[in-house]
Amino acid sequence: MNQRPLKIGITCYPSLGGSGVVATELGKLLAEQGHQVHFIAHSIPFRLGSFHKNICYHEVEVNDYYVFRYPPYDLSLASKMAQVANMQQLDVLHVHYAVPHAVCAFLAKKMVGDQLKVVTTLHGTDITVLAQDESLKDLIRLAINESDAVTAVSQDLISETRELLDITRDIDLTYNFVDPRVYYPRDVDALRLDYAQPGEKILMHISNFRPVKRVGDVLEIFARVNEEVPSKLLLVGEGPDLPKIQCRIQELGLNDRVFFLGKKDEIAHVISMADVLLLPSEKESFGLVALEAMGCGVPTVGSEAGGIPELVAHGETGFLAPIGDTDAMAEYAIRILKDDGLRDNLRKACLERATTMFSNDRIRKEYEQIYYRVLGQE
Ligand code: GMT
Repeated sequence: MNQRPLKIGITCYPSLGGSGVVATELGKLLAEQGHQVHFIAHSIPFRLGSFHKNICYHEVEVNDYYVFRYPPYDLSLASKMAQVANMQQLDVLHVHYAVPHAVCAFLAKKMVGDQLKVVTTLHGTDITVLAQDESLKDLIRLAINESDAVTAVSQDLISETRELLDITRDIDLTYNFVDPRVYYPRDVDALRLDYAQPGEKILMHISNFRPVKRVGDVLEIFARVNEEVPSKLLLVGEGPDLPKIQCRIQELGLNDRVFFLGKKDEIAHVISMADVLLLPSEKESFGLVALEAMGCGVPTVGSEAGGIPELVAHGETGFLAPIGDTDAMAEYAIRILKDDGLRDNLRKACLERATTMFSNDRIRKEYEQIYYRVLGQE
């Protein structure tokens, strides 16, 4: 790195899905490069792990003063951001999610002064869900327009942001990434035997089981696949649709073929067991899990929703069909599972694509360039 190391504050949802993972992994990568990274959040980011040189964590404590009906987390966060920025002389505050984080960063910048640069990364639900709410639209637009730079994790999300919020400013396309030191095909032959007999295939779905993930479609696809290819379905994660899914599995008579693994930390080991990942989402600005699978050499069969087609190269690293077309998705999965040659080609293409287009070094450099740009130090 030729330019000077930076002091970077990062705020994310520390316990939430892909955006929290990306923010935390980015922080770790930046710290490895010699930048000083300060996480500012209500709890320690779940992927942070143990001690890291150059990383500090600053906990936001919410003031529960008795006049407050609802303790104001957002105001406490904004004050903490300003405090850390002043104390640590932060150059950049990188916030993941417009609401509330970019709004809090806007307030912090007002307190600290214009030398603090704010970079906002849009991850999806902040736009696809919250920006539909008329009462929040102006606030989200303000947070986006007032940021020094805005990035989004897919071209599709950029277009949606422009359309829904009438935004004309530049938005940088910065894809999510995986670390090839973590996401590579693991040797899981023994582990596989805990779930599938030799000769049986494994299909997998990983999500937070929210309605947008269409986990019902996962079951329809699996039921159809299982008629032709002896297989097992591994469901990883937890969420509101889980009880409904359990009932549906009973109705379909698939009890002995579906396993619930719950939330898992060592996800590369888990994904490596799969022959195919199923991702039939209704909405998906990017689909980080499909990239994690790609890194482990596992192809995705899924929907064409949102940014998924930018990530999964149809016919090369997986197959995509229109949202809800479970017949087509099942046919694609059957094709992959029955054809060893195809599976091998897909696997090679997955590894190649994950380590080039979505490599951690490449994306980390893109973010660094954005930081230096907003600081006028290109
Ligand atoms: O998908 C979710 O429900 C979780 C959400 C999150 O905040 O992590 O995911 C969003 O951000 C991820 C990381 O950029 C993307 O991979 C997901 O596609 C995106 N989810 C949606 O757009 C629904």
